[in-house]
Amino acid sequence: MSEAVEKILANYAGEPPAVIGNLRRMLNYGRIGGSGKLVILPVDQGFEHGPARTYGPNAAGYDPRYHASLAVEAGCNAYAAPLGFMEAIAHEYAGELPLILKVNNSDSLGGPDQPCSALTSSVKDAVRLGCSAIGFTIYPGSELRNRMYRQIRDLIREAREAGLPTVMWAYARGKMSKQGETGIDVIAYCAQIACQLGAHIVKVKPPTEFVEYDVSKPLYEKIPHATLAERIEHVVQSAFDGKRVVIFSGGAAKDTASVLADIQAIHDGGGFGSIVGRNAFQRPRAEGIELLHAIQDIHTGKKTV
Ligand code: FBP
Repeated sequence: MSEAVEKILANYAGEPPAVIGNLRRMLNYGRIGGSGKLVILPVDQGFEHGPARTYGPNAAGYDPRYHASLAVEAGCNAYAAPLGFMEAIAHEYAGELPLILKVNNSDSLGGPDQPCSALTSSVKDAVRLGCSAIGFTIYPGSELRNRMYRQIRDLIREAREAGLPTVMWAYARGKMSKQGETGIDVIAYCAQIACQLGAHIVKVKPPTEFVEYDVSKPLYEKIPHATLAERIEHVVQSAFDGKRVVIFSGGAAKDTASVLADIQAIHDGGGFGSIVGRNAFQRPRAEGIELLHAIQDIHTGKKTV
């Protein structure tokens, strides 16, 4: 038993043992298993952004098997993907690599609709595929957010009955400025909403110093948020004072030094880990693995940059 993992799981004591068991599995799997930190590989960008933008930089990624094997070889705690990718690999990886079925997705085609993902798979699919969790995206800020909140209310209940925890992508999008989508007040609010909706693991983007709402401005004069580490600390506090696992996304591909500097700040601010897609699978395989290892080492405190 890992003390760090059990300390985290004590915050989920009201959950059924099967849900806790799946959280324990993800926290204990992989190269940093048992550390209390998580590094997850998400590959839903083919759906979200299109194939050429997603796999073009490293064409090996057109093959669904590439990503699951990358997650294993790099020692990630889990792999998240939509139904099609999951169905293509689950027979080989279920029971080994913890799998997170992304049950809603949105594409980048079509008009300027308010952001709202479509339900693209179900809790039953997640059980059939041997997954350890479901994944769901909410867009706080969208005019359609209440529809997504109702959907996840029902899905969390169903997933819990099936013994599956929920990983929630909480991305502000819609009726706010572009800068506001990653503003500190907005990201902290997204983390809080996800926790209140019952998410077991929350995923948000690293926040910037920007403050979107006038009502927030005087408040943030008193909340330290000049550095990324300070902002991470505030987001973790907003996720039930650190009693929910909150992890941070990697973002569009960028140079290694910038990625690692962000990871160091996430670690310093008390973040629970990272979910890094494009920065991992768009690099040549060996480089992607090397980067994921460096990310893991920073999160566990083995390496500093
Ligand atoms: P990345 O590390 O590639 O940013 O992946 C994390 C992620 O949350 C994906 O799961 C999702 O498809 C993507 O970010 C969304 O990115 P964006 O907000 O740029 O569309």
